[in-house]
Amino acid sequence: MVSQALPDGCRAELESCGQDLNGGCDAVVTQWGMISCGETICGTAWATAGDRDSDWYRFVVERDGTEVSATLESDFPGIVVIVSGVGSCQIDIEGQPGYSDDGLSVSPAIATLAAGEYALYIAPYYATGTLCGINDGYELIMTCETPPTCAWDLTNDGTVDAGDLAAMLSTWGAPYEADDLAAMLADWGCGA
Ligand SMILES: [Ca+2]
Ligand SMILES: [Ca+2]
Repeated sequence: MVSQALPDGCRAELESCGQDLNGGCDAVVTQWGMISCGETICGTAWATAGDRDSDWYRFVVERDGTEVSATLESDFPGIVVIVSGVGSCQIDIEGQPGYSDDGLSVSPAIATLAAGEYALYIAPYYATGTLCGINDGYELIMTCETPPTCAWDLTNDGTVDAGDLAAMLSTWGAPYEADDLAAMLADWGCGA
């Protein structure tokens, strides 16, 4: 039972079981939780009589090609989904959803994302059978892997390709010279 004690290093959800304070795009007035790479949230959720709590945690991806993994460990059968379109609530599911049960993760949600704003959506899988104070606890762990930085990615799109060569040639002579061209060619394809 992860609900019985907050483990070290997790941040509380700040929505008591039964409240509706982070329903994101499910809510009449959108309210959000927040999460960032490397963070663990300890929270609760409920599901009774065909209705269920949903918790939405916004986050920002800084660089194209970032792989985000969201692991849910919940006392109840749970689902975690990475979604885009949160600014306008035109929601799209990114990558694969993750699942959990019996206090453990079954599989994480994983997606490779472009720079932008996203959210993790977590909820009980079934709309019944998750009770406050009984089996309401969860931990949500988010990790991110950013792609390697490419020294000659002059256009900041994550790769060294023809666009960077064009950028170099457009300012040939000042500052770029033959040594720089050789270095770029040695770095060619980085991040692709
Ligand atoms: Ca909740
Ligand atoms: Ca909620």
